[in-house]
Amino acid sequence: MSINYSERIPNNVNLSDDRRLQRALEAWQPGFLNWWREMGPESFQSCDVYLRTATSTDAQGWATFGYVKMPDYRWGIFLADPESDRRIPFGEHKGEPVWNEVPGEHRGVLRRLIVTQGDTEPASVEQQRHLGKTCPSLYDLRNLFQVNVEEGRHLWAMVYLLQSHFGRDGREEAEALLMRRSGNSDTPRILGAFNEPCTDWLSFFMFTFFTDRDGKFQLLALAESAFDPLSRTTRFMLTEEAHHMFVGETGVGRIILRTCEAMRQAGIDDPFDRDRVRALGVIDLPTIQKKLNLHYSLSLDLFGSEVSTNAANAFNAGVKGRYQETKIDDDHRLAQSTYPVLKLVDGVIKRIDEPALTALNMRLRDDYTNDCAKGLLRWNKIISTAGIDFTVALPHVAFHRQIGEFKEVRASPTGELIDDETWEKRRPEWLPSTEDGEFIGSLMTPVTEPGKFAGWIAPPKVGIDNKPGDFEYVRIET
Ligand code: BYC
Repeated sequence: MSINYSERIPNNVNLSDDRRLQRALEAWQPGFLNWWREMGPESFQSCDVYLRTATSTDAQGWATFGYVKMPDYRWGIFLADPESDRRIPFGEHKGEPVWNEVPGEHRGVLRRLIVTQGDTEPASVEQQRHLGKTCPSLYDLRNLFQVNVEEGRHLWAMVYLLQSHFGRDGREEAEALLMRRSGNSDTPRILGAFNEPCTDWLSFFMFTFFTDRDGKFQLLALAESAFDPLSRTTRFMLTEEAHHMFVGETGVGRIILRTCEAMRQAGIDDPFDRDRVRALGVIDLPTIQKKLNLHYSLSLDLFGSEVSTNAANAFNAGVKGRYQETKIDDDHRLAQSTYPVLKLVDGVIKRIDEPALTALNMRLRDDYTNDCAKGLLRWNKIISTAGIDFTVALPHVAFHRQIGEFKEVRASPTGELIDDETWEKRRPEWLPSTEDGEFIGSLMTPVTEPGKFAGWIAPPKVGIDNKPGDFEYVRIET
């Protein structure tokens, strides 16, 4: 489906035929642009950035590259093509035709999920807004901005749903999405991880690896929805999301590679010889592990409680499915089945069979963990190829949790339950300390000469859109 760029708001939803919606979106647009100017990337707004823009939603047209100034980015509304005769794949309405309008009885659940999804998009842009001024290269700067403009577009995607299907409530929610602020104590963003600061580029890459991957799994679950506009919207968002995780995985991989190379060149074998490794101007592997522990545990919280009636209700209603729902071989109603859940029983972590319906958050989280583990295998390959005796690992799900079964207890990264005193004493071994932050901060000096990279990160294997190594991805001087 091609996108109509002749309108103020590019779209493939025939906006020109729906005057009411067009008016609502056009009324929202100036507020969005104000928000972007105030809370979007600091500086660089007048620079030409080599960005991809969707011109159609098919495989060929969704990534058209060219120089764009960020405030001129063509944010718009793009839905994946409809599937003919699509049927509800799960829940109590299974087998019925999908909905193009919101049924009254499911309105509250749907609105809550769409608002929560929508809230994360501007939140992440706010979290990352200062990173541009410490970029390790123009290549990375461009990737940051690509991620940022697409999160902006994902906000548009949710606002479209709110304004076209939820009347006055939807318009109010759309306004509120521009009012909350990441990390603000009076008007915080809805979910915990989106109020955490993103202070440096290692955090950015960990965030795009772990937190954007939560986005992938939540969007995949929403893509199964009986509410077809939500399904089609999220399916198109997922094509964009893949690049965000690529940025994260390759970003961390390039940092690990550079550390390993520098250690080899200096003849350092012991990855725990922290001061000597840091003196080389690279990030030691144990500190990378600590950042991983932080971002993984924050992202696990985004799946909600392991046992959740919200999740069961959303599934029954046909509103939010499972990862790859249509490929699962079961009754897709889950009335009788169980799912193993890690729980705290009499002070011991045990695997307990729970009704599968209430365990849906746990199941999605398990799918997410398996996907994360694949990325770690690739990072560990970089380390072992360099001949260094170290592996990065996902911490135990009970480690450093603020939501769900383990929020009241302290656990080590290997899942042993510990007391507060041990936690306080050992915390600096497991999570980034102030000193670690200061060291990483000391490396964050900008490199903006085409083809050059900061000393703590290796260059990428290939350029964006197959551009050569010295390509000027961002024209800083304009
Ligand atoms: N922080 O039954 P519970 C992305 C609340 S990321 C604060 O345990 P439920 C992206 C919960 O809201 C993907 N509060 O869990 C990535 C509920 O409150 P109410 C974003 C939390 O409801 C990078 C209460 O606790 N999309 O796209 O089954 C860059 C009990 O909830 C948290 C979605 O999340 C938390 N971590 O599931 C840019 C999809 N966790 O309602 C973008 C839509 C739970 O009782 N959201 N609570 O006041 C959902 O599916 C669900 O809302 C959740 C929670 C999975 C988040």
